[in-house]
Amino acid sequence: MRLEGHGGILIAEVMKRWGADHLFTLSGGHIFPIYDGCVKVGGIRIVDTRHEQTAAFAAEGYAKLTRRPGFAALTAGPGVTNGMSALTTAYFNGSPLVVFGGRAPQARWGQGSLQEFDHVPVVRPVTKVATTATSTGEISKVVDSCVSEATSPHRGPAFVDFPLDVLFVPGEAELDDGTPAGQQSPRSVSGDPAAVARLLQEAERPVLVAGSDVYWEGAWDSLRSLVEEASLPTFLNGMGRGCLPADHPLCFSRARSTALKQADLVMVAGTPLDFRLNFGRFGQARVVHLVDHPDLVARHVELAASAAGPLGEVFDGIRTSAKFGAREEWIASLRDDEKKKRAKDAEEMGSGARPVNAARIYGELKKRLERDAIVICDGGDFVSFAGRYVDVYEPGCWMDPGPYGCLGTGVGYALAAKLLYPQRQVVVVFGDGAFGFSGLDFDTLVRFDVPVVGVVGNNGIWGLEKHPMRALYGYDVAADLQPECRYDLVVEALGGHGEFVTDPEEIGPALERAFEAGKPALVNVATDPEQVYPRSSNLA
Ligand SMILES: Cc1ncc(C[n+]2csc(CCOP(=O)(O)OP(=O)(O)O)c2C)c(N)n1
Ligand SMILES: [Mg+2]
Repeated sequence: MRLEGHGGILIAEVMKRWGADHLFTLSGGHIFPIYDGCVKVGGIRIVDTRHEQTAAFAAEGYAKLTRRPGFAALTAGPGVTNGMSALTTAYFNGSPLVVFGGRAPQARWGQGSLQEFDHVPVVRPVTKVATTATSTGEISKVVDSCVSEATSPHRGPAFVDFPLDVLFVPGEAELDDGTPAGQQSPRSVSGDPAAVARLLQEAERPVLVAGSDVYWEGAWDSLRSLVEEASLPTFLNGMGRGCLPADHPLCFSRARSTALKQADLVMVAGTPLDFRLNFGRFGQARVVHLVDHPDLVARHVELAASAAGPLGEVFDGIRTSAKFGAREEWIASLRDDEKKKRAKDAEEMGSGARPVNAARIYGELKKRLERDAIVICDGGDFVSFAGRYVDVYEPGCWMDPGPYGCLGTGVGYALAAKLLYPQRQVVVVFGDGAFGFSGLDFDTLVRFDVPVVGVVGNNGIWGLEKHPMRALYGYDVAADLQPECRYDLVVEALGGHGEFVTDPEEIGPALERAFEAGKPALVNVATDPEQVYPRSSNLA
């Protein structure tokens, strides 16, 4: 197809070709033509935030929820550097985030133009591709290939910046016809699914851990068929949560430590063998790694077998390569453990303790969450409790920051979620510390009429730092926040609905008012600063 116009028109045309309907941004003169392109080409909503980190996290959140590219435009220099944490987060999460940067004019490079800074070497280590479009005529091809790279497995962010004197001037270009995804190179399965099937057939106590790439690959149906056919107890992490519904008879969560201790075979699919999985060491168990790209097969662990490629095909290949037994005893023992732990959880979630026990907040939330609610986590200890207490039933309903563990994803992710799904509940759980990173972007939620519900577990401290520091040093420093700070009033001042709660009995009614407020709401609950999340994972 033939394209004509200034650089921004050429960019918007390529975005449309990839199905884009949102661009997240914060204004800056260097990127005006991109806005003009979106306006003139039509069909792309420009969503402007109060901080580039929110814009870039929103674009990453958009990608996470749609499994399509998410787009952000950041102005030259500080606009781009404010997006660094989101780019890095997307790199760790394998999210197809595409960031467009403004850039000082190339004809004057070296003379000291405003915000003259070469972003490319800075973002290169955290992107799949980072480049500068050096002529107007090449813009379409450069953008198209960036999006293609970002969306081909293993997915990840792409960055391209546009010098002022390239972006503002007219140009023309020719792009291949056809669907862009159809132009990506075909994939095949490598490794040995049949060997995995044999190990699974021989195993008495196998366990499957399935993570985010199962979701990115859209492989949940094949996952479920394999799990059912092989009677395979399954645990989910990251965006894998919901790929098997939490109430499926083979889906477990609280029995995880027991299962990983007793298993004779641990199959890990679509997630790295990192600190969240004890670096792939599971006692005597044999370990299998299934990934979406051969480069991701773990090298730091002795694997009994592995397979790489389209995860749906990998699962189908394993399922059809052998016949599997029923493993009734193993499943029953795990179910027993799961039930015992859940009974204890239920007690905690009904706690009437004052100050409020964080578990009680989840107890009240759980009663009011619909099956397709999107739950977003941004914080320390308070959101670790969410991982324990919130059940996920459908793919794409759970958004944590992922292994980069960056505070401040909350409002950006929520903005994208509620713009995409205005009819669904979108809930962000924040630590009070975390809230400070993106809280002022409740203004953006108000301006775009995006009624998400935020819940702050307000312990008045950086809990996940204060308690470990005390344990290590016997004292702590730089770990206190204002006790009972009224973040709800901040949200009210920005035009939203606020609730402040200190009485556990008031949490439920406050949540209900927040869901019914019809505007962005924050339920700010004062919680017990002495409560520590019982943590076992190795961060080193
Ligand atoms: C951008 C960023 N800065 C600092 C940290 C280190 N960090 C991890 S958890 C945490 C404390 C979070 O406190 P809060 O959000 O109040 O949650 P709490 O643990 O108190 O429940 C900090 C500072 C981080 N992960 N990301
Ligand atoms: Mg806190």
